Amino acid sequence: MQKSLFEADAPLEFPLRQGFLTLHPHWLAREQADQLFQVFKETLNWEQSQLRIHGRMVPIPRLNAWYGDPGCHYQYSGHQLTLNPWTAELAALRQRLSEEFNSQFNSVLANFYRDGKDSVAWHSDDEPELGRNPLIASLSLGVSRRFSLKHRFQKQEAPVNLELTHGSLLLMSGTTQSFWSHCLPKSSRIASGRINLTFRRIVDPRIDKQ
Ligand SMILES: O=C(O)CCC(=O)C(=O)O
Ligand SMILES: [Mn+2]
Repeated sequence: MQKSLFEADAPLEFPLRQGFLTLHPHWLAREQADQLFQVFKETLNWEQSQLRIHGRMVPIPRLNAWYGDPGCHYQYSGHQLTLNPWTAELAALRQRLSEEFNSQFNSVLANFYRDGKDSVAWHSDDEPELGRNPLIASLSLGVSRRFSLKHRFQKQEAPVNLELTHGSLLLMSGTTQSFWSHCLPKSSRIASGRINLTFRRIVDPRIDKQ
């Protein structure tokens, strides 16, 4: 049977100038997304990270947790996250992603935005440990939030705004991290939580020193 051009589950492709986004709006079924949101909210090893800004330690506006294979250490803005071993649910998601997208994810950063006051500021996922042109697979659970991207160097390039809904999967690929930055703005009207998982590949895992 011929597939409809407007099939509800067809991925949406956004070719960018010097980047590429693919959005799978319903990557997880509703019931599975509901269940995973609860499990992750209750069982992930959430941390309140602090960054040093002008010599003062400031809590970041969200909780986070880092999971990965042994040796997959990750730091941003000088802050080193605790490496946790894979949980059964995270490992199952990694397995499905690896098969579907022919990728070799070895780590995942979990963010918990407790309400609309939580956010992530403009940045690119361009840390050296992610290598050149990383594929980042970003799964959203919980309340919908707006996700914005802007070109880092071409100010006349139109920004891109996406609504990341419960159970959706956004792939950022190609040179997206080199040329675009992204953020999750605050939204005063939002009173409930969202969990985001970004699956990544650390290209040169450090062997743990004894
Ligand atoms: O929450 C999101 O959708 C994005 C999170 C993000 O950009 C990050 O953790 O690097
Ligand atoms: Mn990011």
